[in-house]
Order: sequence, then C-alpha cells, then structure tokens
Amino acid sequence: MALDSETMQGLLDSVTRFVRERLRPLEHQVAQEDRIPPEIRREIADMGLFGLSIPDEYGGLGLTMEEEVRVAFELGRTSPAFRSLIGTNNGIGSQGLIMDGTEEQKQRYLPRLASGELISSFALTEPEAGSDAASLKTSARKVEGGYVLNGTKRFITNAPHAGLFTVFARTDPSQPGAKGVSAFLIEAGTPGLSLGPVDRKMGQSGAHTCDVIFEDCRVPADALLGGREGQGFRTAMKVLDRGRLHISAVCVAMAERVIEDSLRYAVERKQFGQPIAEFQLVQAMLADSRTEAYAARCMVLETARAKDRAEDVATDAACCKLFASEMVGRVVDRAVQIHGGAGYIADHGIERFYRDARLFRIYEGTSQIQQIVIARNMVKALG
Ligand code: COS
Repeated sequence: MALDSETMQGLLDSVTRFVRERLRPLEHQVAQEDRIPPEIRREIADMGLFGLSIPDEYGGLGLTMEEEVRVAFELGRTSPAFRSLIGTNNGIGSQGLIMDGTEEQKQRYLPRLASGELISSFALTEPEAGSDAASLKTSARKVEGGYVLNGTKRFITNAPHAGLFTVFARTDPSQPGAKGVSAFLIEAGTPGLSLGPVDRKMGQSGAHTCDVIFEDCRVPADALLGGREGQGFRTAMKVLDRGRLHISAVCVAMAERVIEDSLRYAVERKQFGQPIAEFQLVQAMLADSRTEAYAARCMVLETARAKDRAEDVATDAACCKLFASEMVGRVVDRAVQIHGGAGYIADHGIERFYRDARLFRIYEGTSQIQQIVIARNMVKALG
C-alpha cells in the first residue's frame, strides 16, 4: 500500500464528502452549461486528485492500483465529467510517460501533471483507426534534430484543455502494423499542432473531446517517449490495460449511485396504495442490479490487487471492462424503468446517467475488443 490505512481512509472520506457536498449539487448545472466551474477544478487540484497515480517523487500521491480504484469507486458516484477532468492525468495521458518515459521526460512533465497545472491527453485514435489501433496513419518522419508529424487524431478526451499530448505516430512506414509505431510527448502550442471544434456528444456534458491535427508539426528528438522508436504500440496497450481497470471502477461507482437513487425512489413512490419497492417485480430489478454491481466491484478489486502484485492482468482487466461497462448499461436501463415516466424526463438525473453510461461500452476499447483480447489471450495461454 502506498498510504497507511488511516491516511487512505482520510482520502476516501474527503472524496466521498466532496462528491456529496460539492459535485452532486452541480450535476444539473454542468450538464446545462457543458462546463466544469473553474473553482471546482481548483478544489480538485488542491485535493491532489490530478496526481492519484503519479509517483510521489514527482509530486503525486502514488496510489497503488487498489487504492486508485477505491478512490474511483467514490469519485464515480456523480456525473462522469468530473472524473474525466482528472482521468487523463491519472490514466491514459500520463501512464505512458510513467511506464516508458526517460527520467528527464518524467521530471519535465509529471510534477505539473500531478498538480493539475497541466492537463494531458492520449492521442491514439484516428478517423480510420479506432478499434484497429495498429493501423494508424499519422506519420512521424525523422529529420535533422527531430521528427515532423502529419495526421489527424480523433475523439481525443480533454484535448481542448490539454497542455501535453502523448501522440502515437508511425516512424517506420515500411512496418504497416504495431511495430512501426512510436509515441511522442508533444506540447500544446507547438507550431503545426491545431485542434478541431469541440465534439457534440450523446452524453457526458462537461467532458470534452476534439480532433488533434498535425500539419508539418516539428518536434525535437527528445519528444520521442523513452527515446526509443517502435515501442509506441506496446506502450499504448499497457496504458490501456491499466485504464480499463480504472474505467471499470467508474462503472461500478455509477451503477451504485443509480441503484441508490432507484431504491430511494422506489421507497418513496406509491402506486396501488403502497411504495413500489414493495412490489416483487420492482424488487427483482433492484436485486439484479445490486448483485451485478457487487460482482463487478469484486472483479475490479481482485484484478487491481493482482496488478499491484505485478501479475499480467491484460486478460482480467479486459474481463472487468467488458463486464462492468455492460453491467452499468443494464443497471441504468433498469433505473429508468423503476423511475417510469420520471426516468425518461430530461434532466431528472436518471435520463442523464442513461446517456452518460453509453460511452463506457465504447471507449478505451469496445466490448467487442475486450472479447477479442480475452479470447485471444486464452488461446495464446494454451500454448
Ligand atoms: N501489453 C503489452 N504488450 C501488448 C499488449 C499488452 N496488453 N497487447 C499487445 N501487446 C503487444 C504484442 O505483444 C505485440 O508485440 P510483439 O509483436 O512484439 O509480440 C504488439 O503489441 C501487437 O499486438 P497485437 O498483435 O495483439 O496487435 P493487433 O493489431 O492484433 O491488435 C488489439 C490488438 C485489437 C487488442 C488492439 O488494437 C486494441 O486494443 N484495440 C483497441 C484500441 C482501443 O482500446 N482504442 C480505444 C481508444 S484509446 S482511449
């Protein structure tokens, strides 16, 4: 454990209180305005939440995976936009640097990522390369003293706010697959790097994505992550293994939140002269949701502990992501059903969670990609 149990409990209590007292009252406003108030960003930074997973020698809290998912279980009990603000700095935006960066690169960026001064983004997906990430086309041509990048990245979370991008580009055009891909650390404002308009989305208002465009964007040689070409795809896959666990914890949290809302509604709402919670058909929905959320919580905790023991969790992290994201989809669907007409009304809260949850089955690898990862690893393990 990175923190002693008292400090860890203190952190969890303060996140729980922050979610209840500060974030939940703002859910409607954030959805309406599609923006997180700047004072909330400051409070999140003051609590150290931008640096949950960044090692303490670089100014982060250096949480273990188990500790990190426990924080996500609390932080995820509100609109996912709040978690998304810190999501890339703790996950896909910083982990490539932590896992494979040079010491100099870590010193240069991690302290500012941990403090929240700098937001980072993970630029892998392209218009023609989503699930088939290894087919990416963005090129990084080697020139005197550095590289020149050309290409477009799509749906990049937090790109409109990012000061730093981890960009995956092909350094070896003779290698069409994973082997020709390298990762680069590129700062916002670099000439030749521009952003597309902010995407309009089905849900998760307050969390922003956009295209990141490279047009003859010249970067110095030391922008190459880890100083080694051809390692980028492996880095991306390792980062996603970890990210998928974090997202699974967020799915558990959202499920637990909407179960809590559904239970309260079912106890208060009366039909046929009694609370609908007394009806066994409603009870069945509550019980199924509770059971599935509990199963996902156990999977996530167990896999996080295995990761902390340095075991290979690629298969189990994919199992967690597959089950937890599908689970929360079923749970929010039942929550709408329990709320009846009220659950269909915009901005009631449940309708918003229903839309917000849909993304979990898509990003950081669709459910179908998780199935492929799981089954391929099973076959491979057979030898
Ligand atoms: N950890 C470390 N290395 C890994 C790895 C992992 N979890 N998964 C794959 N690799 C390595 C492989 O070992 C292989 O290296 P070698 O050739 O040296 O053995 C290399 O990466 C290529 O792997 P693979 O052959 O499995 O690549 P594929 O192109 O067949 O595709 C999938 C792999 C489909 C799993 C991958 O493209 C993927 O995860 N796609 C989804 C991408 C995604 O999640 N996008 C979401 C947007 S980012 S928020």
